[in-house]
Parts: sequence; structure tokens; C-alpha cells
Amino acid sequence: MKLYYSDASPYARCVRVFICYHNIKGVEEIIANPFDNSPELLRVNPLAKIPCLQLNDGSALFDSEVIMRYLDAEFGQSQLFGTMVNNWSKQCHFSLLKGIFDSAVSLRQEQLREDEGLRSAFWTSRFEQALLRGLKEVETIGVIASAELTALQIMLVCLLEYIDFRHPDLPWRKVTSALSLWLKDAQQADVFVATRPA
Ligand SMILES: N[C@@H](CCC(=O)N[C@@H](CS)C(=O)NCC(=O)O)C(=O)O
Repeated sequence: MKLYYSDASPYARCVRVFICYHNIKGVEEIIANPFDNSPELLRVNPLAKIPCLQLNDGSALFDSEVIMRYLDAEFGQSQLFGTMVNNWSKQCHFSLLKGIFDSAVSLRQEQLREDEGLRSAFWTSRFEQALLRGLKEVETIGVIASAELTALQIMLVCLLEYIDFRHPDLPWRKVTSALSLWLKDAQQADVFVATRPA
């Protein structure tokens, strides 16, 4: 299998944590900058986004959710996702986390538009508010209650570390002190240390 990824991508990091956690061998990691539009990446993902996992039969899986679910089902007896199939509120917790990822990445894109003089104060504030409201909600829905590592917890560590990395001034710890406390312990696990961007 080949995984197209970048070190800084929080979505790709989640996938790499799954690979590490399930000790999956034989995954060739290929660094790809999606904005290069390389023919190799475009061949496997017409959206030109990472992560993308090319399977040994040549077919490709994206996005990160599909890849994580695939790896967990094929190599981990769905241990990390557990039985979410008809559990609609758990599915919605997943959507909430994915939505916060999207806000954090969109906020980063707004930062990059600063150089072109195109940064929008409206969108910057909208993404920041969604992100902070979303994290407050995550604090109340029991994601951090499980003593066993879960798919949602993996996403949460990757998300919070990404926010610290790209948005160090965002005051998320002030509004979600329980998440902040939880992160201190959770982020020490080997799977996070091994996949942390240098
Ligand atoms: N929903 C996708 C989002 C992936 C994504 O947006 N990745 C970013 C890198 S962090 C990317 O490839 N951006 C290129 C683009 O938006 O064109 C997932 O979960 O995998």
C-alpha cells in the first residue's frame, strides 16, 4: 500500500496514527504537497487532496474517514471505531470533530491569504468561532471519558496539536480546560510521539 501524505496535514496524521496503532506493515509513505498537483497524486485522487491510500490492487481510498475506517476494519477488528453503525449520536460526534478539523484548516488557509492581502476578517472570525464552539461541545459529549483509546480520541489529539501548531494564539485552553488537561496525558502515547511533525 502507498500512503500519500504530508507531515503537517492533521487528516493524514490521524491515518498515520491508525497505521502505527495497528502496527500495519508494508505501507510506503509518500510525501506529497497537494498544491503541486503532481500527476501521481491526481491519478489516485482527482480532488488532489491528501491523505490518499493506494491499495495493492491499484485502487485508491480517500478521504481520511474512509481510510481510517478501512484500516480499522481490515487490521484492527474495528476496535478503534467500535460499533458506531446505527449509533447516530456517535456518528454525529464524528461529524463534529471532522467539522472542527475543517474549520482549523480553513482558518490556516485564511492566514495564508494574508500575504496576498486577501484575508477576510469575516471568515477568519467565523472559522475561529466555529472551532471554539465545537471544542466546547466536544468537552461535554464524553469523547475524553473512555480509558481505552478510541478513533474519536485519536482525532482529538491530532486536532488539538494541529491547532497549537498552526494557531498558537487561539485561546482554546481558556474555554475548554478539561480538554487541555486531558491532552497533556493523552499526547504522551507512543503513537502520537511517533507521528508528531518534526
Ligand atoms: N475531508 C478530507 C480533507 C483533506 C484535506 O483537505 N487535506 C488538505 C491537506 S491538510 C489538502 O489536501 N488540501 C488541498 C486542497 O484543499 O486542495 C479528509 O478528511 O481527508
